[in-house]
Amino acid sequence: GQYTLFDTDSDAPNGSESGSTSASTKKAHEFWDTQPVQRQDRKIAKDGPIHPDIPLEKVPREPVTLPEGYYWSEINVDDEAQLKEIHNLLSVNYVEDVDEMFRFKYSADFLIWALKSPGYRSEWNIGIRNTGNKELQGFVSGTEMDLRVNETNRLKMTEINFLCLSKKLRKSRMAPLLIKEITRRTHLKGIFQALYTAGVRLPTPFTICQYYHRPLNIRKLVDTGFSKVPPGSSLSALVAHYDLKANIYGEEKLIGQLGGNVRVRPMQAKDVPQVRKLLNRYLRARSRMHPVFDNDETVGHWLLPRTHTVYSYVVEEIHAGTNNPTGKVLDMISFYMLPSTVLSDSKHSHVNCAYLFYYCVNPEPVTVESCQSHGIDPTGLSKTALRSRIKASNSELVADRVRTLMTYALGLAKRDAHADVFNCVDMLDNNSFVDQLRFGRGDGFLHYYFYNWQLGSNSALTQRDVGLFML
Ligand code: MYA
Repeated sequence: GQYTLFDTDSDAPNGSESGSTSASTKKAHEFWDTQPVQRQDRKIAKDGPIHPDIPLEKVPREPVTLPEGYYWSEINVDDEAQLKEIHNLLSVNYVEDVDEMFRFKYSADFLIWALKSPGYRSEWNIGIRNTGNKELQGFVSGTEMDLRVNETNRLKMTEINFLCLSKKLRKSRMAPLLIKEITRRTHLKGIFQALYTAGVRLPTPFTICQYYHRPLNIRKLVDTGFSKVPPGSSLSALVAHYDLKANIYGEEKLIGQLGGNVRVRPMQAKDVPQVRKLLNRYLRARSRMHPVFDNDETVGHWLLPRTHTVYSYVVEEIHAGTNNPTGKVLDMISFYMLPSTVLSDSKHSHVNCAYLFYYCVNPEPVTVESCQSHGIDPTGLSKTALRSRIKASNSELVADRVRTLMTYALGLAKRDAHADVFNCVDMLDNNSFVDQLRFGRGDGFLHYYFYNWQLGSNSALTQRDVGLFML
């Protein structure tokens, strides 16, 4: 992840990220230059691995050597005491903004959710301890996932997250050791690709997303320094600008926008099979890099609501004129809660941040038969022209529906999770709502990386091709 603040004054993206030849991308990387990652200066004909799979007998049996005074320690997240150790390490040492005003504060329940997904491997929760007092001083985790990249490639990958070193151990080249060790342990399981995101620019992101923030409690955001009142504006003007009343109380209108005969409610276990199908279909239709959910258990794990951690809602169909569900689920939207500790002197100890998580929409599609009712006159149009008009119209329907769902989600995040701000990046269909729903650009970027996978020059991925949400 990346820490990002919402500066209501900044309108333009941070210039350093916009040019592909900025100085930062040319600097030497003692570690990363030795790793199988995409090179910016090398054109590749088609997608593929950088090195071939490594036969098991060639994978080192012995862990990477640590400096004197430290040892590897597998962290058993089923043991509450050990989970607490990760929690403590991250609470004090994890990602901060550049001005050190805020730090991500993953709750213990969040870590259980993040680290104990179905099939998780304890040996991929890797700690570094100090020989003297056995204190946990470093950590990294891996989770196996099934990814589709550019339509044709289905890849088993390890998603790497929670790389962290105690502040005492910084700048002593320990991070490369954690990375090499999780690489070795991934190779031992016959997986040779990985995916990770970071706020820092390394060689070489396949796409760079920008953060967006939608204030829900602007007073608190200003109080804590998360947001600033732009010159020429005032706090009361901002309060009015970000007022949600229209969204929260406009339920009927929102239902109308969803086509009527529906209701929105928290997702339940019985919805999982339908949501899995809808989500897989939506991600495949709308993105070129996304997970494939091939079992209900995984979908249930990631999406069934957990108080203070993950909130998911479905739109379900109801019989006309009643409140009785037909049993059909149409759409789903979710967000997770990741508070931040306020490090500066403030009356608030935390900012409560909601982050957009998986969603899928399923509007009634426009067809050749129904195109006239959507304002498309087929007379005189060639087959191809008609097809492309219908496609554009379907895209618009998706965008409208995502915006409607997101409007709901803002109100729900405030009402159910007491969120102070709703965050997302400009991936997937998120551009369809950020402006209208008054999200503002943050000062941070999220860089997406592959390990041992490169993309051909003609199959680069843009932000909107990204369908994978990170925690
Ligand atoms: S992103 C979240 C990262 N965590 C934080 O930001 C928490 C706060 N910071 C820290 O704890 C430390 O600053 C960390 C670096 C531990 C990040 N990703 O030990 P060093 C490179 C990758 O002296 P430190 C997340 O969790 C840096 O460019 N590399 O540095 C995803 C330099 O290499 P080079 C990073 O600051 C993690 C080297 O480390 C990152 O003391 C994905 C310096 O080492 C970073 N975020 O510690 C990991 N930050 O000289 C990759 C610095 O070449 C996974 N560096 O520039 C790769 C796939 C592995 C599996 C493969 C399987 C097939």
